[in-house]
Amino acid sequence: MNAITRLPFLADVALSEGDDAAADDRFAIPEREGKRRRYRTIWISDIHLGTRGCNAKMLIDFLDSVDSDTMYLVGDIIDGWRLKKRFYWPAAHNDVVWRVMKRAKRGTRVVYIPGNHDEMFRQFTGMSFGGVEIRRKAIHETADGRKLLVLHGDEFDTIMLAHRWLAFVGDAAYTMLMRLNVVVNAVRQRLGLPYWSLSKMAKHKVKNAVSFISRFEEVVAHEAGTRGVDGVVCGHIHNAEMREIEGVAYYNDGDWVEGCTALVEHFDGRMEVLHWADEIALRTADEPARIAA
Ligand SMILES: [Mn+2]
Repeated sequence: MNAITRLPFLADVALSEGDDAAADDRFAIPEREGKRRRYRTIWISDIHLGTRGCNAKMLIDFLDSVDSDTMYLVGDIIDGWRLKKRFYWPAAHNDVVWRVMKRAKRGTRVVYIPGNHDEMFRQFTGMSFGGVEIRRKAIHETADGRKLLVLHGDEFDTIMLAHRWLAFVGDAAYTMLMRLNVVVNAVRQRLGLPYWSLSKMAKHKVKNAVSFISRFEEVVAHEAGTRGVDGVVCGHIHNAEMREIEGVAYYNDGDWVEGCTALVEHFDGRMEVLHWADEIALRTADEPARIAA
């Protein structure tokens, strides 16, 4: 049977219409009551539900602690690739899906932009399931009037492949430059000339080109810049970041496999990356009673 049609929550969606209590019963980890920190917008991605790497418990804690007007799921939410090979779906992974569905029902605008690992959901682009809108990409307008392009980021894989090749060539060129440097300076020394670093200037640039992450960020920001937006929000490379590149704001919401990070927009348009492991550590330091409970 198809791995996606086997996902238990899909069968439950039809049954759950207007039935909140039933949804509550489905939680293996009960939803935490109490006041939630509110943001204007939350972006999360690269959760990889259906894999052992997914940190679902940490994400559940996050979802039970925060709320927002809008929530973007920026791709690789469910790992269909891995599910096809080996079906793995613990209760906590269902809990994540149900929490998102419940949020949509409560009035949060939920926009789901499938990534490459959950590309099977891209065929539903333009449709809406239980209040969750499925989009290929989105334009988000911040409270301070900036337009941000929201996409997963695998759109740049082909360009990055070329860059990886370039980086490889660059690395070889750099190694050659270093060797040449030795020869050039041996000659210069014999001629009584002072040491002169041939590679010094190239060094920083080539090293930068070798770094996959920084190249990805530059490619994405550049592409967003050509589309006339003020910034871009993506995921895909599992590296949370916010920085300005060529006058374009680059945001990456990270992942819930290792980093456990989310990108949030405050009500004044200010952006922030939340590191949830740190937030939990702070909270448990404040309230030792909670750990005991
Ligand atoms: Mn991806």
